[in-house]
Amino acid sequence: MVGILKNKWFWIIIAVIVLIIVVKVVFGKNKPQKVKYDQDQLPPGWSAENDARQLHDAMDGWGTDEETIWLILNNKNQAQLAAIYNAYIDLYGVSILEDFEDDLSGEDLNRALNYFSFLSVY
Ligand SMILES: [Ca+2]
Repeated sequence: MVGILKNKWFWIIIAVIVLIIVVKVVFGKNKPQKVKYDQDQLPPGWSAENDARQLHDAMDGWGTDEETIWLILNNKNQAQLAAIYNAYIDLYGVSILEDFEDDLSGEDLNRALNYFSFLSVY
């Protein structure tokens, strides 16, 4: 048993395992799966990335700008909401639903999640 501690390969393997664990913790959180939607339902010239950025900005930092969130989500069809959901993953590597859960609560959280409930990504 003591002999194995003097084997350099034992320590190399331990180092590799530790490295893998550290990388998983630091970069962990696998990217959420993106959703499929009908591209034809997106209005010409409309940018999902732009809306995803504004939603992110509305939640970023202290407090939350709910007015902006509702303004963006209110008049969107399902394809647009799905496109925003995907764009948010591309831009920030997380689900917008997770950020809603971090930043909103109660009625506001329910309202925000309801917009995306058709995605069945929970
Ligand atoms: Ca915030």
